[in-house]
Amino acid sequence: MTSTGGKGARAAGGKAERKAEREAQDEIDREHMGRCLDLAEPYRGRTAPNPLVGCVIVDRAGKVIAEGAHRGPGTDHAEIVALKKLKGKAPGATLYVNLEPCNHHGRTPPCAPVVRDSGVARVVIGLEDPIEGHAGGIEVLRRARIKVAVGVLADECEQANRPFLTWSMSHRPAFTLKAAITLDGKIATISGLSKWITGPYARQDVMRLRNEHDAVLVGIGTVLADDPWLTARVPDGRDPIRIVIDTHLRTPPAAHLLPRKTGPRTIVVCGPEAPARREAALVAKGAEIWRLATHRNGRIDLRPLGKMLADIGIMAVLVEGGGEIHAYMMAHGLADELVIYLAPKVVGGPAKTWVGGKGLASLTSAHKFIFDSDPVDLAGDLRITAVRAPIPEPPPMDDPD
Ligand code: AOF
Ligand code: ZN
Repeated sequence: MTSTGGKGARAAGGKAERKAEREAQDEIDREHMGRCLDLAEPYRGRTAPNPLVGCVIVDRAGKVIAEGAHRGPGTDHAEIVALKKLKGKAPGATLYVNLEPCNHHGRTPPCAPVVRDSGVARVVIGLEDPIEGHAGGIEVLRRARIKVAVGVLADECEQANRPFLTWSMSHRPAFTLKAAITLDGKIATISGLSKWITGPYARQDVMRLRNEHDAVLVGIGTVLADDPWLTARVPDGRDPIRIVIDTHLRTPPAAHLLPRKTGPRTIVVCGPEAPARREAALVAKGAEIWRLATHRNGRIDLRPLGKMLADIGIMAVLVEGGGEIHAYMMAHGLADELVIYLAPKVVGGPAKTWVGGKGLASLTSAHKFIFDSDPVDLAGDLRITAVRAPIPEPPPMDDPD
């Protein structure tokens, strides 16, 4: 049927047009927000305790006129980096930023008034700032009659800043559990050999992970078995802080991961009974010793460690095992993300798997995760990543009728 062009048809046409326009604008908004995340990404591992933030400014004609990213504490926030390129003026423009412009004096002055005074007509935000005292930017902008849209690419923005969100809302770092395993889940052969389960590409990818985390954590078993350096050997990389969980201070003073004079910081976490003479030997090699209380089973209670690490601004910790540490993190709800390197090999038998502990008897109480991206082929090995599954909502109550 062809339209006769009546009033109703015109109104319907107008509505459809407006819907199409809105959808086109939403698509443009998502594209620019994606670009904000891309601009921020290279600074992963450099910004703690600050978030990863990128900013894009687009003129009235839809052309990108400035971009910026936050590079780390004490440096300009992303919005300021971008606006400085325009000498602070962007009349009629749209500013995209993946986190609400801040409205507080921290290491740098508040951004929201600078954004407001730039003359932008519209601000598109990914996430609201989770830190109460830092938020309020949206209100500053709206009061100045600037259009504000919030929640564009919210899931992606949340995923990109998971460590910052965990740190600011739970006051502990986000923990990523990493393991290199055979197809049958083993981390070594029955004789304890683990070099090498995966090939060189997968091992190089671990260097990238270290470079992007603020700290790397291992148990004493891993130190004694492998004597790792735990450094990130990548071009332009920087080394994470190294943490060893070592109840009785058995770390050998000759261990590679001790800083000596010039190496990266190493924290050895021990129990209250660890001998003072071993402490002195490790301190002489540049280690810091943190004494923590133990559980009744004699193991260090790692829960206060999360707060202590958050206090020194650590937002992202890579846990490289062994199996007992991984089991502890699982049991205490601290396994936020998993990165598993899977080698197409089978060794069989009673060799250790990557999560130790006593194990669970029922599948309903299994620790549950969600694969958050496709496996990546690393020259024959696979990298599999997963995030902790949200706790399911309780089923709705039965209606009494
Ligand atoms: C950033 N970069 O691009 C934005 C941030 O101590 P300050 O002044 O650097 O403030 C850090 C806080 O500012 C941070 O926790 C977050 O709440 C807010 N926004 N931070 O580092 C940025 N937009
Ligand atoms: Zn700011």
